Amino acid sequence: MLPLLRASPFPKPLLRRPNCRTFSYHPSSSQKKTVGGITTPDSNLRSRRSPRGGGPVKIVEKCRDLGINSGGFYRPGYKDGAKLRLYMMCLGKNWDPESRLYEDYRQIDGAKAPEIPEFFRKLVDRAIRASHDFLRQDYKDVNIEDEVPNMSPDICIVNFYNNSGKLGLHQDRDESKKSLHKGLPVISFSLGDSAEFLYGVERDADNAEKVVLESGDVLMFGGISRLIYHGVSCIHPNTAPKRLIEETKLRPGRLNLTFRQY
Ligand SMILES: O=C(O)CCC(=O)C(=O)O
Repeated sequence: MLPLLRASPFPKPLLRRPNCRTFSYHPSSSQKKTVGGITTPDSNLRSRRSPRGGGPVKIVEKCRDLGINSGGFYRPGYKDGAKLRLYMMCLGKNWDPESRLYEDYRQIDGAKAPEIPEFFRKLVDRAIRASHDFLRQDYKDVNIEDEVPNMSPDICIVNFYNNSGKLGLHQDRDESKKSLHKGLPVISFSLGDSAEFLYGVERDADNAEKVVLESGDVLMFGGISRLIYHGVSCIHPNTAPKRLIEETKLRPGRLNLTFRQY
């Protein structure tokens, strides 16, 4: 257990202990490292049995199909005219950055949020199981259900960042009180170019921890880390796997899917 966080800004029981465990796991490089606060287990996103099978290609293609249809990608903004530095599409329920509410129909054009594809849900399920296996193996003293509680996503926010995309430090706290109190995890899939992901217990980019999320990484923050501040400080251009680009023609940038249970 790493005593990373000295003081907790979060109300109990959302952060029950004044410290926080996080680690990342990259079996592809046989390297395990402890980074503090968040879990990035291996996902099934990096391996594909057949060229057009599951995994990253299928996710990118599905996001593209959904993204060009009703309820698809748009550039979200605020009433004062400021825009987020990304394109967004919500599945399951629409999240509005101005009101911070989840709604069936989005404000900008009245479009209904498309359903979350079943195979996305299966990938989330597999990622949770992979994180449990990892915890069981390497962190024998922890209660797995406290660390990464099981969840069934009914919201998926899909963001596309071009090379100048970014997202300021924020907390994901617009889900139901029940979901937040249970610490149901936010589960994030990264595809395409790598990104610098910042996180910390305070909204302080200068002192935030940093981890580079590569294509195929799954990152989770649940349990005591559920309300961690997080954001994307920059995209690393031309870092996407060549094969993914060739097979999907994904434009330069990064696709990120975050799953939550309302
Ligand atoms: O793109 C990412 O990795 C983070 C996305 C995020 O923070 C969010 O959708 O709330």
